[in-house]
Parts: sequence; C-alpha cells; structure tokens
Amino acid sequence: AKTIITYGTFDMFHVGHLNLLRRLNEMADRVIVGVSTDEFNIGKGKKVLIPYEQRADIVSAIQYVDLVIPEKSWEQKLSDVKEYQVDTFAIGKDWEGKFDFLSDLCEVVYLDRTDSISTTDLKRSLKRF
Ligand code: C2G
Repeated sequence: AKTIITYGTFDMFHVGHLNLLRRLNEMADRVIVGVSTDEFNIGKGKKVLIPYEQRADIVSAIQYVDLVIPEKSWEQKLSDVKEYQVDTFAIGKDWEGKFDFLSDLCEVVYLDRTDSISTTDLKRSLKRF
C-alpha cells in the first residue's frame, strides 16, 4: 500500500488545501499530513489565525486524510519518511526544489496550487468587513 506525506499550516482551511489533499488521496492508499505547530510557524515567520489544535482537528476530519502529525521542525521530514515508510513526499509548487534532499528516501512531487485562493487573500478580504 502506497503512503504519501505532506506538511503545511492549513490556516483558515480552504479549497486550495482541499484540492491538494484530494490529489494526495488519488495518488496513494494512505495520506499523512504534518500540520505545522504554532511554534514552528513562528520559526517560519508565518502568523497564523487559528491555533494548532483546531487546524489539526479540521485536517483530521477531511475524508482524504488518514493521519495527522504535528510538524515541529524542518528536519523531521527525514525521520517521518522512515518511520511511516513513506513512498512519496508531495507539496505545492510554491516549494519547488526545496525538499529535493528527500529524494534519496522517497519520491518527491511538487503539485500545482489552486489559483485565486490563499489564506493571505482571505485575511485581506475579511478586513473589508
Ligand atoms: N496550497 C495550494 N493552493 C493554494 C494554497 C495552498 O495547493 N491556493 C497548498 C500549498 O502548496 C501546500 C498546502 O496547500 O502544499 C498547505 O499550504 P500552507 O498551509 O500555506 O503550507 P505552508 O505554510 O507553506 O507550510 O514544511 C512545509 C511547510 O510546513 C509548508
């Protein structure tokens, strides 16, 4: 059975996230998602609106997702791939090339993003209310 893993913040869950997770489910039998912890996002310089517990709860409820783990560091991808016998690592093309170091351990795939939606745009449009 094929296992695929991805990582992300998944703040203010939207169809861009959903489309990606649906794609992963089409590509593998088991889908694992590393949801970035609040602390890790500070390290990414990324402000999040929704706390980790709630972001992890929402991702866990998505039918395409089999397992949610916390993403606490950049390095954990190496041990996660081994621990969960991952066949493929996949992430959106905004990260193209950044995780090629994993290609010794598993297939590395960069997927098209969904256009015209992002948490940044959602936050900006919310400000207008
Ligand atoms: N995504 C997408 N289309 C969008 C927005 C996001 O396909 N319109 C994808 C991203 O490419 C990523 C996933 O949804 O694969 C999660 O996006 P983010 O929550 O923005 O992830 P990010 O904060 O970039 O964290 O170690 C990897 C990092 O944790 C990725």
